[in-house]
Amino acid sequence: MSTPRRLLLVNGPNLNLLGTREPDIYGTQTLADVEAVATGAAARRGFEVRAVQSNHEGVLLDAIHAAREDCAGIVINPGGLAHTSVVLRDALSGVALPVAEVHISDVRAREEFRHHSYVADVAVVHVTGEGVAGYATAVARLIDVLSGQAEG
Ligand code: CA2
Repeated sequence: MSTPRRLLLVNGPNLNLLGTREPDIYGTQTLADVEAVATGAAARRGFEVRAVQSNHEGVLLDAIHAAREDCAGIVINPGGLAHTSVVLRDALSGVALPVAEVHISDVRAREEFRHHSYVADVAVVHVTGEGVAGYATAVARLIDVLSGQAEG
């Protein structure tokens, strides 16, 4: 079977609040804007995007498991789960698809507890602190990896 030209875009807990609060940290764009940015970047390379956002970890795990069936890779902003969840990390490592981890804010310049991500070492692409545009970067770099062009 050929590799599907589809990415799973996962946004974790509280990212549905984008654009409603804390604009100094997260900007003014909404989750719908995030999904449009990722979808546009993927479309430019001939990929489609299936987007999921949930405040429930199990919903995210189910979507990640299902991606095994029909996605080539996963772009994920785990939200705060990046800093807490071995379970999410295990799901990502378990499906064995290439993963791009993206954070809107520069987590390295924020509180110490945000400096560690359980997802980081199961991801092949890391984008941090580029705002919502970082989703386009993450999509493009993940597709580069899928095309055998690059890693990192
Ligand atoms: O910078 C990011 O993208 C984060 O993943 C966002 C998470 C945070 O826990 C991570 O450390 C970094 C928080 C998502 C919550 O987003 C909100 C947006 C607007 C208002 C309130 C929360």
